[in-house]
Amino acid sequence: MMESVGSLPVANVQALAAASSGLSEVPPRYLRPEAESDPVTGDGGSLEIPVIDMNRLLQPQSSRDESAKLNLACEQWGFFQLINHNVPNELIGRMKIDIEEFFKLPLEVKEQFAQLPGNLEGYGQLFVVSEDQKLDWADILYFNTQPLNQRNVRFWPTQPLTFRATLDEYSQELKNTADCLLGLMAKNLGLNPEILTEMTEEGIQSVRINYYPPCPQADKVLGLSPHSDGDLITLVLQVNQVQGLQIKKNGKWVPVKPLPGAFIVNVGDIFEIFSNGRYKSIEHRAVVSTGKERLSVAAFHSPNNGAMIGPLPQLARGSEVNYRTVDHENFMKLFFSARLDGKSFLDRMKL
Ligand SMILES: O=C(O)CCC(=O)C(=O)O
Repeated sequence: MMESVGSLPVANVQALAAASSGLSEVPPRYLRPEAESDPVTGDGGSLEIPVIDMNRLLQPQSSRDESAKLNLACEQWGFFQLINHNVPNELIGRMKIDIEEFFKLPLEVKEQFAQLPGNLEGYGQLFVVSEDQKLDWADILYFNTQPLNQRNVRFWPTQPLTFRATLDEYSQELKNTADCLLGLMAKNLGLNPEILTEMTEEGIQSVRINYYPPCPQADKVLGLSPHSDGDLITLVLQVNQVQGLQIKKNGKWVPVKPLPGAFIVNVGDIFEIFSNGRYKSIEHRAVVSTGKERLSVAAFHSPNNGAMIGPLPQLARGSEVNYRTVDHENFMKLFFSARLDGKSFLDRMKL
């Protein structure tokens, strides 16, 4: 799928950061005036994203109340932290170790898994479509992980030795969790859950591992440009203690403080379109730190390859249809063909 879409090659940021550790300035292509000028909220406790307890969602005696909380979180925030999610802690621990070990490898070893021209998977960067575009202060690993026939393990690291097996297990666990959440979200919208189940039976999952090196001008660069995700639902794992994810709320950036062991979950553009705008995909970005690298893992969940992406008739009935309908393959091609720019991609899908 999407053979013709790629991202232009860019410098390796981890190597750049290591080379520039004695310097005070980074190359101009990484300088982003908006990183400093955009307002960020302070420590206001009232601005913490909702916490949803998966155990409570699944227990008959608490599921109604917790589902109502989930509905509010999707309507008012588009983001929540998921606790008690049943993904084994020891698996999460192994995933974190394998990722950290990969990024410690020499550049030439990591580059054995580099992206190839016209292809999105592997070690490199995404969404670079012009030579004068500003760049993110990060390197990434990106793979198609589900269904199995979409995998191209040629790009999956073989070092550390456990990497592939751990990613395989992690991918399966996260797909189960995402499917379960999607079913509950569909139910909250009054949708027959089977409609979504059918559309995600062979649902596409991709995993993006972000490595944000420390930066001498951390307040002047961005690790990840503002964007919303081109999927149904994303589950993000914070790998180490360094925070950096921020979400846009009432025109300001709100820093997310991940709870230990929680996944940060967000509604994606495809869910916004399916729900005809009732659940919003929220703009988010990542900032970096001066002293220490930051790592995160985002698992994106989308419908089957052949699915049509447009407002679901059951949810748009009786009201204006707010978005165009396109097939999933073209939707993804369009998504990966432009630089990340807030919600501009979704705006192009609006009628
Ligand atoms: O680094 C993070 O916390 C955000 C990750 C993310 O939003 C992404 O990979 O799309």
